[in-house]
Amino acid sequence: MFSKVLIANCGEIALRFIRTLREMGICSLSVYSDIDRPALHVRKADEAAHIGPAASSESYLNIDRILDAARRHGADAIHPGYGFLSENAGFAQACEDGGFTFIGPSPRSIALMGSKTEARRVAKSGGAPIVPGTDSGVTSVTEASAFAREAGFPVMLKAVAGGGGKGMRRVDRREDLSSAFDAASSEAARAFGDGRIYAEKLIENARHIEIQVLGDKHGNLVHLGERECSVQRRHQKVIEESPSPLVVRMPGMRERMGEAALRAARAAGYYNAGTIEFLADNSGSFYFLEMNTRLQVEHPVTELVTGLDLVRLQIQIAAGERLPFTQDQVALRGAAIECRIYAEDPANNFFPSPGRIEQLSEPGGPGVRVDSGIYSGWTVPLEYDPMLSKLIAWSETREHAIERMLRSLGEYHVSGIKSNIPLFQAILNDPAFRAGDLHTGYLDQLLKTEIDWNPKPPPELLRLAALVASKQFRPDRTELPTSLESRWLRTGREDLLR
Ligand code: MV4
Repeated sequence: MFSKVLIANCGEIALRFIRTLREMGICSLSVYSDIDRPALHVRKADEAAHIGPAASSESYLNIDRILDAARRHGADAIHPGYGFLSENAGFAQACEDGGFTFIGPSPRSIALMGSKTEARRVAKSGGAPIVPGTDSGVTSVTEASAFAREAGFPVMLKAVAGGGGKGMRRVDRREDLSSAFDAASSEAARAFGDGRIYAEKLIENARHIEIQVLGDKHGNLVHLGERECSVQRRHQKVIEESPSPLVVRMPGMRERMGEAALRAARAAGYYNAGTIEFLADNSGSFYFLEMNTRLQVEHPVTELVTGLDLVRLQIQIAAGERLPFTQDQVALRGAAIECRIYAEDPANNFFPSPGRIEQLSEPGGPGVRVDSGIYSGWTVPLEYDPMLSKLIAWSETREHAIERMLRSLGEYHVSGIKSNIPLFQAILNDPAFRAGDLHTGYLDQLLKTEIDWNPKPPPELLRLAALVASKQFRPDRTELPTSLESRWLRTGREDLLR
């Protein structure tokens, strides 16, 4: 087993690794940029190494500086986290070349799945259903046009080097094809340095459901059920849950999706943790979309329904150990939901809200997990992704997990910056969400409705406030309002307790 692991990341995910490494008796090494010296992942790690200026290209994305830190501190393995260098095949290769174990899949698997057309080819060769589309990049609008003639409109143009919606265009009519092709291609060239485009039939109002897979270096592969990730905005996931409400009501769907995911992973010679994304429709049909060759932000919902520690398993697999269980030993229990808490203002078009955290009180209690990267007094930097924490709730039923999440959101107090907590309260109270009636357009639709971001206090509290203000307030005589659930009462109590 390793004795020291460098974590090439910051924020909550770095803390996630520090915790498991400590349980395993492995020394944790954090890295930090000029602005991250006071960050929580630096404070909590066993060791920390400075790697450069704030700009991520000079620090968290700089392969040489990270390997240099690993060498200086005597690390023997490197975990990339998510984002940054996590899906960079060159980084995985450079780690191995430098004598460090990369805690993740092989450079070859990363490169294979990085090309979206190669990924489709691999998934298809393994026998997973893929969206009808062109086999490789189409070099001209003529080829895209030929595909559209066969498949019919609408079609989706996508970047071969893409992912995450960049360089993607929906085309509804033949006369729009040429300009959409040019726009997608130049966007892809700008974003990925590769303007190649391919075409797919467009799947309308689909759900985004993904399967977590895990494989060892001895050829054993298992899947750990699905996550429903349809609640998203601008290709950023907002809420994830496991199991998917659709999969729960479709007999055999989990087994079919799990088998398809394993076939794709097997064809890629995959090991370590990975995720196969699918588009699914309400009839239970699903299609391979792409594979993410990293541990994902939303892995905790899978951990809570399986009882597994995915980071521990990643480390054991990287060290050459065998998977300690088989597929039939994987049992899913209850329901888990995750909210991504961001420093942003939902009332002001989700404008980022970096700044100093003045007061912080994080939720807890039964069935609640907070994977947080913040503390009071710390300043949320504007240089990196402003995700503050992930709030995850588990219970035996989805209904109770939702109630627990609402209870925890009510306990979550962060001042000095704006947060998207009110957005989660709106979603979790929405009848369509509660019915599990989800698709990738769900959140845009909800945001078109009038959402009250600053609800007014109920009338009886306004009367009470007026009494207090008029100095006629006599606690022994004044009748207190019955709605003790009110935020205003709670806030008042907390002010008194401070
Ligand atoms: C699609 C699609 C509909 N039809 N492909 C968006 C990002 C990339 N991962 C793939 N994406 C989509 N591909 C076909 N043929 C709809 C989407 C899509 C989407 C997918 C997953 C999660 C959210 C999404 C939001 C809008 C569009």
